[in-house]
Amino acid sequence: MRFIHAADFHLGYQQYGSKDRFNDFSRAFLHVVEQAVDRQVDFVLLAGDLFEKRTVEPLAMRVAVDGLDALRGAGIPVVAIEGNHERPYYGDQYSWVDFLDGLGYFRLLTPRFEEGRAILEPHGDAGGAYVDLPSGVRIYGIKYYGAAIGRVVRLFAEALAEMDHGGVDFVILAVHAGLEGQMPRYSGTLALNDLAPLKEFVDYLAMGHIHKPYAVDGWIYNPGSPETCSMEEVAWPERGYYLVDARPGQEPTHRAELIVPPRRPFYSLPLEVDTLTRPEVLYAAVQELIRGRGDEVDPHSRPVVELVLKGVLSFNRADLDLDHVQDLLDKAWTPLIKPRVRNQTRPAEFEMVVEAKTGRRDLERAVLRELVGQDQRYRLAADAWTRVALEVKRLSLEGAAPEAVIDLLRQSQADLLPEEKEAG
Ligand SMILES: [Mn+2]
Repeated sequence: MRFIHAADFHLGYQQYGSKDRFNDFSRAFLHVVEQAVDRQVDFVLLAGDLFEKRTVEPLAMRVAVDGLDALRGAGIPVVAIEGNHERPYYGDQYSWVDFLDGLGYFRLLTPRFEEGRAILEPHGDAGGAYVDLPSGVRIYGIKYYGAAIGRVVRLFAEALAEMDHGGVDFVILAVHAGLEGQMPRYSGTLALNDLAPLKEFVDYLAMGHIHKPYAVDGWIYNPGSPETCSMEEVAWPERGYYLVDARPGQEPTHRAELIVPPRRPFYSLPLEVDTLTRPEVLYAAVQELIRGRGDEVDPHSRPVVELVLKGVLSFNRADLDLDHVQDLLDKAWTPLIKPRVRNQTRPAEFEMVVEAKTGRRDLERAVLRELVGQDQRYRLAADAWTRVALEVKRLSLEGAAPEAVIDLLRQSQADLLPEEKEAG
């Protein structure tokens, strides 16, 4: 017995306002559908966030229905739970995933609660908490409950212990929730302790919600997002969907293989700038990064690219031509969207010890010297450049002609930066 467990397709997401990205998300879903049909799986389990938005756009619904139709045509049952992205505005309203359940495209599962107890009923006209498939598999589902999930799982476990699992060979529970410890700064998650009471009854815990993949203790599985929903995801291990072979009665009871579907390339290039003393050196380092990635243009899969500048910039930020950096990235790969350059550099520390009796003139000189010295290019001749700066100030206050100021700067540059005579 074989099934596919996938989650977080986010159909309809027009990332970066790009139609191509909308199509990428559609393609990821249709690819998994195709795999399900080709591999003749017994069923498909969708663990939430099939859609990006609670208000599903017609084109996104069209893609969902196309995929679900193909599964129906191949006789492959689909079981689903509702994620936070597709839940209706108010608790009990009808959502677009309820709509698909109503049309019989999949069976949407979640328990009902009555007088502080979870009610686990088989799926019928009014929904339900579980479904029994002919293959001897029982699937339970719990939709997204946000911060209440700990309490919901506790009530669910109590109700589960009362259930008769006679004739059931393999039990799956699908939950749309985070798991503690998998992502930093993530609230409303389940702890392993919350899940422990379920282990006695559940062979395979099918999670969705967190886009980062994980597998815990041979029974908790989270496939992650089949497409890339944000640049952050690029740094994570490969993610996709699980193809699971269940072998009830054997040890282990199942084997889950994480399969990575084809995906548009995303490049996030970090560049430490601390030792890059001049703009030209920084541009050369960008070129080096590009070459390291293989600067071949693939017209069929133009990447999404970002460059992140990190560290302390040792020259004036105003001298860094970010448009030029963008051009370098653009020329190398013709990215799908304009490459983004994120400047996360910190300015150099500025700290001065001033003696109380320092006069205004000395103070001014000291501040200028410190500022000049922060730029690697001027640091060696900081005293001389400080004199130039004070001279420019004097000329300006005296109302000297602009040409005189320019002459002074040109001459200083020639004297102090001989190797950069051409650049000025
Ligand atoms: Mn989610």
